[in-house]
Amino acid sequence: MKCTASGVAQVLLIRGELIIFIQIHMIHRRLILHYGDLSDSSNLNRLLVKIQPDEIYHLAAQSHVRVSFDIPEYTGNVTALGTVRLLEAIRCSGHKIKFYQASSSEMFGLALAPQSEHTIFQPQSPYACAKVYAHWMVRNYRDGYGLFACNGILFNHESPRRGETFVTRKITRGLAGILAGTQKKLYMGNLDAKRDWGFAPEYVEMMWLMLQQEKSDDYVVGSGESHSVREFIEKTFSYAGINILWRGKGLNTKGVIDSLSPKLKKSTFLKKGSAIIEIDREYFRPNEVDCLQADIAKAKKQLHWQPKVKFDGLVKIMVDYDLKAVGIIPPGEGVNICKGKWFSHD
Ligand code: G4F
Repeated sequence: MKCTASGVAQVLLIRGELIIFIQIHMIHRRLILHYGDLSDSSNLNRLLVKIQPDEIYHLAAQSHVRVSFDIPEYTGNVTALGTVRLLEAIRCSGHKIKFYQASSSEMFGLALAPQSEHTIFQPQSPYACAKVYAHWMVRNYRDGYGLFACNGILFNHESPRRGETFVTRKITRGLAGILAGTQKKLYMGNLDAKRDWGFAPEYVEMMWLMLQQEKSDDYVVGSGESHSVREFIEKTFSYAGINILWRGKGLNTKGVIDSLSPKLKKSTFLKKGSAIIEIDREYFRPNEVDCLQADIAKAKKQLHWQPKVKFDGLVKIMVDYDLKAVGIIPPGEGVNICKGKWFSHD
């Protein structure tokens, strides 16, 4: 996260539904944490009066799409109404606070790809419905009360810090477990869903950029590429030396080992022909979003923003990290992409 040169920045971080206000004092290099919760408006009001932040990055939510079908009411309370509680707290605080809202590409739902700022939302989950509500409330507070408030419509943003139940991290950690011999198989849901996966640190730069403009506005943020879950699996495993062959259809689909790199051929538990990917209906959703792909023309033109890390690089960054985490020396191309930037794989 970049901070304003004036020396003091206020940043809002998420951990699930719990929000943590962070004050960064650049001069003394001090980081101050304040606890808060999106379901508790009196606490939010108090915090804003106490901290008087310049900027708020509102990333907190019940953000798991599959889980939102199990807890739709809670998702609405935190993800939709939690945003209104924050907007109201800002409005009533009387301070000039710039606001960033983490809107989501899930809001597009069934809308045809590529999706832009002009695409009409067709949400397909309680999570997406909650995000649409929050998105429109941000626009209402901007238009009605003159709040400096931006919606960043982010497509899937991944990194080694991604939660372990989201598909990319589940796959890269699954690979690491299979190579380390602690996991035999990876059980997956819909392999044919397509997503626009980008590298999260680059998207954080874009969030910051939005709040540094003269006028607040809404922007789509993505890589512009779309790939299936199946492709993510193939790339992840082949980067580490396992070529996958798909057999069967639907719930009977299996990913079997087609070939192994010379180094992996010595492994006692990896054998050509054995199934390491299987399907579990548990991971399917009542409604699915089939294809997401960002049209980032506006971000390119107005903010001169364009992501450098593409699908291939993202997979390598995540695989290197998860292999290292289980004590396996990674191929290293992902480590090199990150060297001196964003974060270290150590
Ligand atoms: O990784 P996912 O769970 O992410 P999803 O649903 O696209 O949402 C993420 O990105 C959104 C857009 O930026 C955020 F708003 C949201 O908060 C979250 O961060 O699933 C991606 C795709 C889905 O189509 C899912 O059905 O992968 C498919 N999938 C197939 N097998 C699986 C699995 N997803 C998960 N989590 N686990 C599986 O085993």
